[in-house]
Amino acid sequence: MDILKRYAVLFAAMLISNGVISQQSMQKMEPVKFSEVNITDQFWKPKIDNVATKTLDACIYQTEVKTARIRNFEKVARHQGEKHEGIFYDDSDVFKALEAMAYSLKTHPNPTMEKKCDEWIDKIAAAQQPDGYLNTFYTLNEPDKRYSDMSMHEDYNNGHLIEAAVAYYNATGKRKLLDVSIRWADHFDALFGPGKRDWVTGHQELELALVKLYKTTGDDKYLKLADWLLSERGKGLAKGYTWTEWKDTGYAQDLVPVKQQKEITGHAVRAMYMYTGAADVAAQTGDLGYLKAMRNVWEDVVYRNMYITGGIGSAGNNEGFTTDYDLPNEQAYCETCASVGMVFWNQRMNSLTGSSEYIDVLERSLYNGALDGLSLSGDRFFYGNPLASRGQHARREWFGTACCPANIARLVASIGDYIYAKNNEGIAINLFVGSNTTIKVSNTDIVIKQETNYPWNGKVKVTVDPGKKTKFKLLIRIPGWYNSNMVPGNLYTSVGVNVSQSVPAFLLNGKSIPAEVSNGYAILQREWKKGDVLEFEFAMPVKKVASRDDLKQNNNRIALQRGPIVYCVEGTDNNNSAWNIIIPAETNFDEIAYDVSGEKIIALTATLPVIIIGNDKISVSTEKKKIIAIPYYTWANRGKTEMQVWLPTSIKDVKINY
Ligand code: FUB
Ligand code: ZN
Repeated sequence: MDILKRYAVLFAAMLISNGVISQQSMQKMEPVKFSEVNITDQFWKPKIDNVATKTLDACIYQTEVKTARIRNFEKVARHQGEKHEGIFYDDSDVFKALEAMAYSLKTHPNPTMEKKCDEWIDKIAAAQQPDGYLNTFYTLNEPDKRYSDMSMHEDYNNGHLIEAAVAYYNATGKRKLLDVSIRWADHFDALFGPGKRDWVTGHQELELALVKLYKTTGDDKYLKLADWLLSERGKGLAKGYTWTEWKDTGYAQDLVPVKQQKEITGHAVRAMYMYTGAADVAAQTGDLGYLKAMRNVWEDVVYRNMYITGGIGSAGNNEGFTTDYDLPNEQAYCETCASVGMVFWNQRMNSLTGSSEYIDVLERSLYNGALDGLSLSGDRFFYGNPLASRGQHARREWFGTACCPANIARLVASIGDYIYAKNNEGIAINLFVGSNTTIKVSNTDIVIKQETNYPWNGKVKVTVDPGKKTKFKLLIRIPGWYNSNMVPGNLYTSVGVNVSQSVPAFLLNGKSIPAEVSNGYAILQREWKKGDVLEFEFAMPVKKVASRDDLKQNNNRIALQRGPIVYCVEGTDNNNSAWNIIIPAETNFDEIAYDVSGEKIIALTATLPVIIIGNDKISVSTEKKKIIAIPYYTWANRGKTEMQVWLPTSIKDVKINY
């Protein structure tokens, strides 16, 4: 056998034996990386700047000074028998903050911050054990109990290590943290896998991280490990859980094998990270089993278990899902991390299918449920994001379990990841964000410039600049909110005002051009030339939104949405009350330029009946008052106050406390 033939046989054997790389990638679109996108947007740019200058400083201060997260690494390296301080998953917050700093360094070079990262990386590296093990909790407290309890986040923490390492390597070219993460991944891979020990992680996250490591190193053992971790679930193999709720409730999505799952269960963040990882594995391996299961689960989430804000996981006791249509407003848990996870998962689903409805959901979670997790000042956070408040909720500097701050920081810092996608045929504009980028299509660099005042205005101008005349498809997402069925599955629909067009007019260099619609995108296929200017506008009337009758909490109530932005009424703008307001079904709202703590927004206003309780606390009357509604993501930035997203349409549904 000549040498080439021998290699061919060896390669074929590999394909058959591992079963992982035996299929073709089935990704329909590849997101353009944030590092390739320059954001000029009036909405997002100040937020990215705020993360770079405020949020990350808050994360550093809390991680290093106010809490023992960094000290734990120092203690391991000192070998003095000191004990771990904090919670067993605190290492993950260090890694997530590092990841967010890495993204930020790419767009906002900052030598002081980079020095801080390097300092932390040295401490992390010094805490790694000779065999690659890395975990400050076990190393300091119970070194002989490593990997004895699958729910104790040893793998979750280091999934975040891998994500940070890949991000920092991409941002700076420095390998030290990447090498630490590779050593840990190799150590884990040597212990667990087919023919080795079983492992049913108690908190999924490592799967998606391993796919990132595979893409960075090219070593497919990490992809196989990710696939194997997914395949371990739902077989009753979980061992040593300290959390009893685990086994019987689907808390960690371990009731049924992943490829057989049809319903969403359990902890929301665990679910989002797992499905993101499954989508990542499927994208590489072409495994349709994951996609089929995820479509069913996705429908269960979006059709029956998602708030209008795109928030998910209504219950605090399991930080997750309960029964269908159980979406209480004041008690809504809606962890910030879960909305961040929705952004991750929906992007992956869009890449796999090429369908824009996933971006509709992504956009809803991004502009509402996730963004609400970050204060306008950039240094206060929400862990839970309720849709109603009696004034008891306040943004906080930090949390005991502090997963959310760095999670929203890393999302905002890398927001450029979600704007554009590409394939061999063309370019998709998924989010309308002022930005420019260069994307290669048919071997030609295409410069794309987007100018817009979205989300306050639906006008978008796209300048297309190919190096030479090039034929390709430009796909423009037609946002789900543009039509009356606001979300896939019609859990929420707009009532009253309707935009009858399903596609806006597209003007190329001032002249109307036809657009074919497929998968929720307007497809503009033509030979593009230097300086082509495409303009379109998504009309943004104020939409009154009703939910399905099954969603009892919202019966006889409406919410307000304009463009992708969900609104709420907050006491601060409305005589300190938000629970006494009625919105009769026929109400029309005006739009006004408004300022919430320096954030220039469009507020909605109308003169509405407001309930007045008499001094006797018995008599009730109504008065007409000018009411102002503000974007949900801006609430609770001016102190504690009442708030409601869903407002009653008649007096009988007002739930006022007096
Ligand atoms: O367990 C680690 C993180 O803490 C989870 O992702 C969050 O939901 C919080 O429980
Ligand atoms: Zn969180």
